[in-house]
Amino acid sequence: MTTTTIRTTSTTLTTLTMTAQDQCTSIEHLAIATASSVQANAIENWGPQFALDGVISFNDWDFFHSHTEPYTWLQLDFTKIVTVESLSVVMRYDCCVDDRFRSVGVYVGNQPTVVYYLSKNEQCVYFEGPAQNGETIDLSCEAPTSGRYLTVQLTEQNFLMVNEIYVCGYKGI
Ligand SMILES: [Ca+2]
Repeated sequence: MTTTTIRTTSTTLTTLTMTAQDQCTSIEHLAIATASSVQANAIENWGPQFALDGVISFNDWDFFHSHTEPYTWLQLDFTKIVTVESLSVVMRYDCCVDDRFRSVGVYVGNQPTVVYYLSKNEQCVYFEGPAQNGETIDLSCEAPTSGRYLTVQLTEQNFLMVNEIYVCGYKGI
């Protein structure tokens, strides 16, 4: 089912059609973002914190941007067990998303992901892509998936870029 979603802030969701995701509770604000790397090591321009700051950047900075490396990842640490039902990922606006945001796995579980390795946690959903500049990708888990960590990870070598991420789910197992 195709839906159109308008997000007004990081925690307010207005939808035009009724789907399961419309009923979601946002939990991304509970998490801390980490990443396998940061472009040019410039955390002040492209650190993982920008994926959770509630702001959509229209520039070529102030979003999360990694190096290019195998199995690049952005990881949310909820510091406690949560159950993830779905997520939305907002793309960079100004360039190059269709060459980069593809072959993306989303994993949820209790093992933190290691640099250069694919997550060992359960796959919530897989996005073949590619996405387009400025697009919001809405993804539903194949089944609600519990764990402390949610990892958005490329299953190939490339740059990973995330303007903003929203997660729907609930606290507790
Ligand atoms: Ca942001």
